[in-house]
Amino acid sequence: MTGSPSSGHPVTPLADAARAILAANWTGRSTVPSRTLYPHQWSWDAAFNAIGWSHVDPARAAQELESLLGAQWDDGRIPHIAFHAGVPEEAYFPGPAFWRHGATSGITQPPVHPVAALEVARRGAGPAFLERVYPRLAAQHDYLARSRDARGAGLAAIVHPWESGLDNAPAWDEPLAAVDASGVSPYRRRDLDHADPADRPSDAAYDRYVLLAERYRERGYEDGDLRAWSPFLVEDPLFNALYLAGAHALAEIAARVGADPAPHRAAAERIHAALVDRLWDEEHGRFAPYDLVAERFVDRRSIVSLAPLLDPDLPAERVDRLASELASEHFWDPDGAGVTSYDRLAGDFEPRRYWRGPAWANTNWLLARGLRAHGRGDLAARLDEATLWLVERGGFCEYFDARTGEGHGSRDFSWTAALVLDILER
Ligand code: 9WN
Repeated sequence: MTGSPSSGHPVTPLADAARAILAANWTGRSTVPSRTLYPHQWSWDAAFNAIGWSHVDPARAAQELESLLGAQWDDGRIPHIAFHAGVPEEAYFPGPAFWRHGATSGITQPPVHPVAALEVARRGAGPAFLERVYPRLAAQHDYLARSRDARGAGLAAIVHPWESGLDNAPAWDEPLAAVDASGVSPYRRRDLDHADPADRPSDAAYDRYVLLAERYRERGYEDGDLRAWSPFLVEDPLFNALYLAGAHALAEIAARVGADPAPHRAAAERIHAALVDRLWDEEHGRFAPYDLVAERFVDRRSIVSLAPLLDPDLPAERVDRLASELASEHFWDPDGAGVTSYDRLAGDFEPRRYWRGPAWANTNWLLARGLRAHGRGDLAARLDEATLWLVERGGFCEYFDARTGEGHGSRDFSWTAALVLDILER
């Protein structure tokens, strides 16, 4: 497992530590994001973790994704959590007893999996792997197109902040504030058993998270006419940029397995057109989440606005704008490192609280990937270096204070290790 000069893998202490964290978080079938805070398998984490594993053990990388796909619903949705049997209910809230859908949750997460599957295949998982996962990954996209396209324009809407992956982002404050949480059933948070309350969401936010999940559960997780029932309904630029990147990846996978790439190319064109037209807030000159309940853009300078860099067909003028915004003082501390998850200059910027300011390895990695595809390797390299700088100072934490590198959230966090490995291998 450990790298050696003859294996061709990096032998830096950082790479060794990253491999050791993945190995320690491996359960035999998949990787827990964290042994303490997140003791099950999470959807988009699995994609990042598979990319990390692809550098260490391609068979495990394939198994990671295929374990997750084993939890896929008949309607094609990939649940945001696949619960592990044998982990006590009290280990994580909301657990399987809350969701009441066997061993899975009922909401989804950003569809980054086709991108991960291609990365895994490139590093030797073999053509049979792609043949196995292709129909399932295509089904995930079909689900989003069929059930989450609330405006009928090609975008996928989210019904819960947890579906964004950036759960506690200030971008969701206004849509969440409009949700009446007075009817929420009693519950007990478990995250505070393992993490500092100053790093985690507030109780008011949790009440709304729980209430939204309960409402969806009461409907049997039927999407139906989303605009008629969902108290939270947002089109998120990050979710949709990954949906688009996934459509491109699916076209490539289809071509490799002898299926027809044309439907995926058509889907990509449609998502691209809708992203560029519908999620561009002309008034502020930026991409923004669209709140389908309030019928307006969310007016927050948040990292999700930079994610359309992942669109390979983004017009050059918009690439330039996003790249300048990313490198501006709103997101980049000249004395620190990495892109902050929220505007550093905003009055409610919080440098250490979950998604409300800290830098994260996965958002650095995604933005670097987008920049590289647009020929901005210079800025991408700065982001990669920033991630390494943060990990060298703060350890393999879940997130970091971008000014100091101090680590927060969970320690020995899998996607931080996985993406550091990907950076070092490159
Ligand atoms: C809820 C596992 C997950 C990540 C999310 C991150 C956090 C969960 C939580 O942890 O969310 O899904 O309990 O806070 O926000 O992006 O997938 O690492």
